[in-house]
Parts: sequence; C-alpha cells; structure tokens
Amino acid sequence: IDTMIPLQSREIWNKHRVKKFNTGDEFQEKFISHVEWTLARSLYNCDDLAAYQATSESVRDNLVIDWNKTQQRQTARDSKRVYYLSLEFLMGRALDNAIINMQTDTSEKDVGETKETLTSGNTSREMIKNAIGQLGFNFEDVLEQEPDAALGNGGLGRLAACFVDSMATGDYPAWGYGLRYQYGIFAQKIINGYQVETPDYWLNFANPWEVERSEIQVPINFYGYVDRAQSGSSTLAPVDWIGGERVLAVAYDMPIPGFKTSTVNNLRLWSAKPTTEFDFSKFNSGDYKNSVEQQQRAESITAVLYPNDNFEQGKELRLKQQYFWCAASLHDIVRRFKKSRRPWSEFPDQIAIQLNDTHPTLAVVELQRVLVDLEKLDWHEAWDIVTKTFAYTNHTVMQEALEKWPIGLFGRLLPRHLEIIFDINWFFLKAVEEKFQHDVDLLGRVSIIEEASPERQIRMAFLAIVGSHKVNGVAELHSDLIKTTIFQDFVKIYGPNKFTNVTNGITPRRWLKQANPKLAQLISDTIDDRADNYLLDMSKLTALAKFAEDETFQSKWNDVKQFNKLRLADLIKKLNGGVDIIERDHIRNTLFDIQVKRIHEYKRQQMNIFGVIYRYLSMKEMLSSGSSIEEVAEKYPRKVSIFGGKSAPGYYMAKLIIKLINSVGDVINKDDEIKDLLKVVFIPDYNVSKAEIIIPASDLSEHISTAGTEASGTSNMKFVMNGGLIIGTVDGANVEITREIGEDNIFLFGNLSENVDELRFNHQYHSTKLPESLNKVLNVIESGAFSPENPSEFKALTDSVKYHGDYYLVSDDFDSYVATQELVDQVYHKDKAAWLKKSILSVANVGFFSSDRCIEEYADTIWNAEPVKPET
Ligand code: GL2
Repeated sequence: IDTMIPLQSREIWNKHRVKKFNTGDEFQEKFISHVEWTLARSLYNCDDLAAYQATSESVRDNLVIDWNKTQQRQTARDSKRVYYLSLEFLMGRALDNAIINMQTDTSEKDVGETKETLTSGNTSREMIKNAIGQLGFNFEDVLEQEPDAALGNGGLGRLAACFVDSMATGDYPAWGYGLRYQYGIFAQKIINGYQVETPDYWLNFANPWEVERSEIQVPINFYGYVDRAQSGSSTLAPVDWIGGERVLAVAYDMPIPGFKTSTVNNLRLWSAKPTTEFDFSKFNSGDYKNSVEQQQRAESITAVLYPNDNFEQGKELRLKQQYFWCAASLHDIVRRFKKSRRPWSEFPDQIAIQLNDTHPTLAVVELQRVLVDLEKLDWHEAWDIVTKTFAYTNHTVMQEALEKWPIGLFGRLLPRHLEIIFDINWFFLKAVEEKFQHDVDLLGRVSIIEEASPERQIRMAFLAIVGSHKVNGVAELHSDLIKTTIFQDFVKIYGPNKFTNVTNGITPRRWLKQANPKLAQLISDTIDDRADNYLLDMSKLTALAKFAEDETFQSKWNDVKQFNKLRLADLIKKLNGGVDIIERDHIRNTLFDIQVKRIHEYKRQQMNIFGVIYRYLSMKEMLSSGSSIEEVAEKYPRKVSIFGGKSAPGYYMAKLIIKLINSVGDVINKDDEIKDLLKVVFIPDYNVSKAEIIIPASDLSEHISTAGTEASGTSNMKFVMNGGLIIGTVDGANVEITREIGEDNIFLFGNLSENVDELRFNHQYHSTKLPESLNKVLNVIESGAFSPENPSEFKALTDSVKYHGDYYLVSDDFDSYVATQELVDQVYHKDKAAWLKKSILSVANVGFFSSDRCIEEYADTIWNAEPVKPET
C-alpha cells in the first residue's frame, strides 16, 4: 500500500506503535487518561456520563487499531468488496456490543486460567465490568448513559444493523453506507393515552462512536439543466449536467467490530453541509440574507429521518436525501475502484452493491450517469456494468409502501437522471416488445414509467429490478408472493432465476449474549462452550435438546425467565413513575404476553386489544353470574398484556389504536373485582435498548399480521432465541420458524394468505358478518366503556371492521385467535413442564435465524464475495 512516509522514518513509527489494552489494569490506565485528556475532567468531577465517555473512548482506541488494520488488509488483498446501501441503520447502543465483540480468542483451552485478559475467552465483559467497578462505577449504570443511535424506523433498519454485525463477524470486506440524521426516529411520549412525538436529538453529547472525516467531502448537485451543446441531439452521448444547487456530503465513520475476529468494518454515514462557495449574484444584488439562508438550507437534507414504516410519502426533501446519499456513496465507491487502475469492465468483479429496498435505487441511475457522462463509456457497455453490480432486496408487497416519484418533481430536481431513466426504460421495453409481441398490455404493465393521472410516475421497484442482476425477498412466503403478485410479469421476462429468497436473520451477539446474559451463561455452561463459540455456530445449540425434559435444567431455565421478567417489571415501574403495575409476588405464575413492533393496522394490534377486552368481559360475566374469583382464575389465569411501538406521526388509525390500548388499560388495571388477574401495559418509546430488556422477558409474543402482509418480521426470531413462545399467523418468517422449531412449539392460527383475496372480496360485496365474540367487544367499545367522556372516540376503529370492508380481516381471524389464546393459557398454567420443553426446544433449533447465515447466503448466491480473514 502506498504511503507518504519515507522508509527511514518507519522505524520510529514502529517504535511508537499504539497498543491495545489487554488487562483490567491497562483499561483503567486508558480510562483515566481519557477522563483527564479527552474530557478535561478528573477524579473530582467524573460522573456516570463521563465514565461512559471515558469507557467508550478506551474501548474505541482498541477498535481503531483493528479498524485501521482491517482497512489496510482489505486494500492490500484487493478482493471483491460489498457495499450495503441502506437509508436506515437502527444501531441502538454501541458500547456493550463493542465490549462483547472484543472477545478475540476462539480456543477454549485457556479459559479459566488467565481470567482477566481479553484473550481468555469469555471474559471481556467481566473484565471491564470489574475494572469499572474498581474505579467506583456500576457497569450497567454506565452503559445506560449511551443514547440509542435510532437511525431507523423498525425491522428494515434493524436488519441493516444486524447485517453489518454479521458481515464484520464473517470477515467480509463490506461497508455500510447511510445518512447521519441529526434527529433519529422521534421519542414517543404517552400523554393522556395519546402518542406525542418529541425530537430525538441524539448528538447532544459528543458521540465517541463516530469519526468525522472532514477531509472527505463530496460535492452534490441538484436542479439545474442539461447542456447538450457538446453532444448533439443523441441522448445516449455524454452530456453536461449544470447543477443549480450544490451541497457538500461529509463522511462520518462508525467502526463495526466483528465477534471474535479482529475485523472491524466501516459504516459510513453522510452529513450535509453548505459549500464554501457563495452565490455572488445574490450577494451583489443586495440579497445577502437570502444567500446565507440558502446555504443554511443545505444542512436540512440530513436533519431528520422520515418516521414512516412501510409507507412512502413522496416528499421532495426525501428524494433529495436519497440522491444526496446515493451520489456521495457512489462517488466514494468509484474513487476507491479507480485507485486500483483496473479496467471498467472489472468493476462488477470487484464490487457488489446491495440495495436495501428501493430507497437507494437512484444509485443505479447515478452509476450509469458517472460511466456515460463522466467516464465516457458507451451506453450499453456502461449498462452491462451497472446491472452486474447491483442487487435489490424487496421488503414489502404493500402498495402504500412502494415508492413512486412524479416525473415533474423528479425532473426538476434531477433533470439528467430523468433522461437516463427514460433511456433505460426505452431499451428495456424494446427488448420486452421483441420477446412478447402477442402480449399487448405487457409493456404498460412493466414500464418503469406509470401512465397515471394527474401525472406520470416513476416506479422505483421496477427500476430496481431492471437495474439489478438479482432480486430477493426476505422470507420464503414473501419471496414466493412477490413472484406471483407485484413482480409476476418480471418473472416472465427475466425467468425465475433472477428472483430468489434470503430469509432474514438477527445477530445472536446482541439478541442473545447482550440482551440476555443469564440465558447465554446457562447455555454456555450447559453445552460446555464457555468460550461462546455457539454464537458463531448456532447449530451448536441443538445440544440443548437433550435437556428439554430434564427437571433440574427446566428449573434453571425457568429461573432465568423469571429473572428477566423481574427486570422488565422494574423497567415498567420506572416508566410508570415508580408505581408497580405488575404484581411481583405472583410473577412466576403470570404469563407475560408481549406485542412490540411498529403500530400498524396490518400488524393487528387492534385484534390483540380486542382479544384483551373479550377476556375482560368474559371474566366480568363469570363474576356477575355468581362464579368465584378462583373459578375465574381457573379459566382466565394471570396474565399481563404488554404493548409497545410507535405510530407514524400522520397515521390516524395507528394512533387511535395506541389510545385504545391505553384507555383499556386504565379501566382494567383499576378494576379491583378481577383481583389483578389481568393487566394491560403500554411501554412508551419502544426502541432497541428497551427491546433488549423486553424481549428476554416474554413467555408469549404476538406476530399476528394478516396473512401475506408481513414480509418477514424479525422480532419473532428474537423472541424465540430468548425462549419465548409465539402466537402467530401463517405469515412471513413464522412459516420457517415453525419448520425449524417444530409445529408443536408454536401457536399458529388464522386464515392463510391464499384465502385473503377471497375474504376481502366477500367483505366488499356482502356486508361484514361479525362473530358473536367480536360483536360484543365492538359494542362495548362503542358504548363508551373505555371513553366515557367521548363514546364515539374509537368509532373509526370499530367502523373499519364493521362497515369499511375489514381490510385486515380481524373478523375472520378473531375466533381462532381467542381460542388459541385459551389454549396458550392451558399449557402455560396447567403443564409448566410441557411449556418449558417447548421453550428449550425452540432455542435449540433457532440457529437458522442467525444473520450470519443470511450473510453467507448473500455472499454465495448474490455477491460472489469471499471473506478476507485476518492473518493469525
Ligand atoms: C419490512 C417488513 O415489514 C418486515 O416484515 C421485515 O422483517 C423487514 C426487514 O426485511 O422489512 N419492510 C418494510 O418496509 N419495513 C419493514 O420492517 N419497514
């Protein structure tokens, strides 16, 4: 690798080479020097926040050494690189994860002998915990200081975070590219039962996990016009795009450490800032204020994450974000490639770019522009390179989430890109026409340009398909569905092999080891893997199966669950102003039933709360017809229904669901007659760090989307990995979870996706017939039982089922949902051993859902990329 340092100076560099801390003592030395030098504080004013910062700086120092080496190694080996483009990276906290991933040794022989070093197996976390304790701080309190990096909405963003973890762990030369929003997903407050959004200014304190690369600044243009003075009339010839507005993209890098490897990859996030150029025309015309304001507007591009999940709004600023990010990332990728001095034809051999949903599809167009307009390649040669480079992951079939841009708006912002899209479409349609002359409607159906009124629109998903060599869905059912529904015509055009499946996964480092240290400990003790190698090879978990019916083991397993339930009860108490909602004395016999995810009608939190109401009404009915509370408890044993999740700020129905949950909780939780047998809790501001407390505490979790709507779901995998059982529909990855863990270990119910169209059709053409049970529930809601001051408060929710076609099929699934819930109660309360066996077997067979497996599949079947292993 090139260096500017003369040979004779290298010795001095080597002599003063920076070193990692490797013992608790060395860590403490680092910590204190950071308190003094980095924070300019001391022993006399070091609080938890300062301790967090000093710890992070110290851990970061270790990472940076490996980070630099990794980048040098990857450059020197010059193998194929992977770039994961995602508008969302829902990273959560970094410190604990970095500490866990620092565990470097994969040999088990020295475990237990040299306990307090980083190379002694399972002790990196213990070592630092002790060292911090000796310095006078509580490890957990220190970790709590870190704000979540909440640069995502939900599953899609968290998937990207799990993937970068697995790419580093698998030693893949892979970078993530995203945006450094100043405001992540809003913080949710619940006021009088309503969601209120407050800004998440997560960069309030210095962020030790990013490095500003102020030397890496990419100028990005918007607006302007296309000048073809040089090129004549052919649109295919290179032209000049004269931009009208220019901003700078500045790189911020986050280290992504792999687990038990010294590979540390890079996540590069772009931040917008004004150029130093100044609009002198405005200045000279006396409009100084305006020209400053225009400069300031630059920063607004990366100010805020759009808070919609599975929904696209079509705002100009969003398109600006997308282009800004795609252009900056591609510029960076192309610059790195050009340093290798290889011919352009080798670009796809050296680079794979994965499009996380259609959000980065402009990168396809931008690469074509760079190759044709700037590098002067022939159009078709360029297009061949482009399509071999990109691959596209689809994450939803829902119409409202599919991106479309009106060509007017698009053409104003990106005039040259619009021309290129027209040309791409022209060649694409020409080829289709040649092949399918008999199918007259086909061209209109697959055109990248939709002939819509009032205006034509660009279908980004179609552009992504045409610009990629592979398209994948995220669970088997979903990948089948896209082939038979939204992308059906493209299967005909390209053949079935362009379409594939990579079922989602999650990183076991965060979602088992970090979130559930007690369970991780029990597992590693039980399968005799104290160096935690199972976290790299989850098939090792199958060794748990032989203990599934072992009474002593079951009891230890249960103890871990109870510990985690208490931990969650503590969190709930804290969030409820110090007042307990959950009865601690009975926690072992209380079923924790949890649904945490974005609030969405298709995810059917409304069905869950209707079920809770039905249970409550049934309990009250028993009491009023003379049953004793013991008899009620026999039929409806102790249960807490726990909800959490954010609604998009503009999503009226989802916000109403939140309000209903809270209103129902207010009534039920105060009703002394039912003697705490049922409680309802809404946990405000669900996020990654709360998920780490909530998920390990579940006995049962709910994944109950209308069949065919949830592409995969990933929290279902997290709950199973933590020994929780699932109640779910035959949707998304629930299908493969069932296959892996066995159908005896999951509670499935409801209609199948193949029946959904017909059921919806019936609702449209005949009025919806409600089952007796649901009818009762809706009537009680309409009576104002949960909103006495405003009985019609929830009318939109009840009407949507009753009169508006029940699009999400709550009425069709309600009875089987309720019946399945009663079955759950029976197993949980009547046969604890059977329950524990299911729980143990689930964990034993959850290995398939490690995101390490996903990354291997992407690497083998889509990227054709190999790991670059550190030399040992
Ligand atoms: C989603 C899907 O809704 C979800 O089922 C899937 O698990 C994730 C990750 O593949 O992607 N699609 C989508 O647009 N969002 C998702 O979470 N926001």
